[in-house]
Amino acid sequence: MLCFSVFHPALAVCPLYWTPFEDSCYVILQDKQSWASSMAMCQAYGAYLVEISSDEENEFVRGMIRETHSPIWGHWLGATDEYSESHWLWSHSGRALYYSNWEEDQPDNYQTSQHCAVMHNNGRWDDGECDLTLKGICERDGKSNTAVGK
Ligand SMILES: [Ca+2]
Ligand SMILES: [Ca+2]
Repeated sequence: MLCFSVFHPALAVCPLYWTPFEDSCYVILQDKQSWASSMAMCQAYGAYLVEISSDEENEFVRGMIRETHSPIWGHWLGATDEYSESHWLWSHSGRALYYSNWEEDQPDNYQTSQHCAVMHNNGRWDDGECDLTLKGICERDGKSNTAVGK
């Protein structure tokens, strides 16, 4: 007997509750936590706080946030300048932000204490204090077979 499977080369294969976009999978964490705790929680899922590299990906993530109808101030992204002020990096890959979507006049490093990136509900980015308790957005490779909780 022949077995057929539908193959979508452009779309990730994701675990339950994760949403595919291009070749990655995404989920919004249920619990509000600091940036570092959110990153650790993503890593426990074999993922990392989301790294956004295009308008299309930014719109996708904004859409995920919109679906939660969450009134919170922002959701954690994977970018930080805590290692070197105003040098923003994606923490997981270590790459500089060649794409960004900051709010006007952001990042402002308010009171010299804002070093972690958030996305507001409108899709624009802001820097916030890393110990704020917010929901993180995790991203993982949709092609790898890495087990959840690797
Ligand atoms: Ca900063
Ligand atoms: Ca700010």
